Amino acid sequence: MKCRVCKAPALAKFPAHNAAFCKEHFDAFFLRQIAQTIKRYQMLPGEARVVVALSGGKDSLVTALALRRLGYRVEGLFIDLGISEGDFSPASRRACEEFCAAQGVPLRVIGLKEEFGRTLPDIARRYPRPCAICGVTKRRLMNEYTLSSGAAALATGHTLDDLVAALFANLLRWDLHYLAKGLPVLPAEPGFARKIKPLAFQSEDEISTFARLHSINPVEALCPYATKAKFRRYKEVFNALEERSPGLKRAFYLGYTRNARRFRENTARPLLAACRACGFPAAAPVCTVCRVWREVPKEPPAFSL
Ligand code: Q46
Ligand code: ZN
Ligand code: ZN
Repeated sequence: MKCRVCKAPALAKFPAHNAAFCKEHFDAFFLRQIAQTIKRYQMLPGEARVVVALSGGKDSLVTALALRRLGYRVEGLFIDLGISEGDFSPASRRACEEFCAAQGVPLRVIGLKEEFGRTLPDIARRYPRPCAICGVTKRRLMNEYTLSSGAAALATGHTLDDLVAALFANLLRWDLHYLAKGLPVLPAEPGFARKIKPLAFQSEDEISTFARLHSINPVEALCPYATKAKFRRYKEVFNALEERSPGLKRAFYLGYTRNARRFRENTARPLLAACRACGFPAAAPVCTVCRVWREVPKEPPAFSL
């Protein structure tokens, strides 16, 4: 197996691209692909400042490294959930700190304990679905930080495999609201920062290869609240299909991006109004973050003389 470019022994084969590469040419190929994704979807102007949501996992760390290598000014953002079971939050935070120190990337840490006086496990005792609260809370804090920092966008480490699995799940349910929102870039709107997914066309094996090549050490600890997600089953289905038809995942997702406007045009968007307590756009008078973390009642207190 030889590198497609220089004919030296190849590091690995990438059937979706019908190519094998040596270390040097895989590195160049991987970055070029991301640069093309950024250009095709007009994600960022050159040398823009971008906040990268870091979890300590390889996908988010690779996103930060790739954007920095492409010349963007990257800032990492880690949300510390305060989950000590299995050393999850401390180990995740260390992985981000070590990566950022090694790569010269500034890192901002926002802790739930410091922000709201409580951790995710404190909340999980009262709410049966901690992941739903966790997701909403992380998204809010990241959005709020990106808006206040004046950065051009918030980048997340969603991969081609993630996006294909989510697209498939949303198609199975014909969930038009989410089908309208699966694009690799979501423009800024009042109260919402621009969101980008630079790894939207990178598969997990390409990302793992790039992470190994650059000695990235992602966190090994697993969140104790993680359940066997159905997305993982969909990923297995797509991996089996991809093995028979290399390039199928990319073609499926690319086809979606070309047709997504049909969902956007035909989907009534939920009406959002400013949360009574924090002012961020919300579908209810009080947003989930204020209701859960700040214990703001749904109804304003009754007026009494
Ligand atoms: S949502 Fe759920 Fe994850 Fe939050 S509580 Fe853990 S498993 S970390 S992406
Ligand atoms: Zn080569
Ligand atoms: Zn609120």
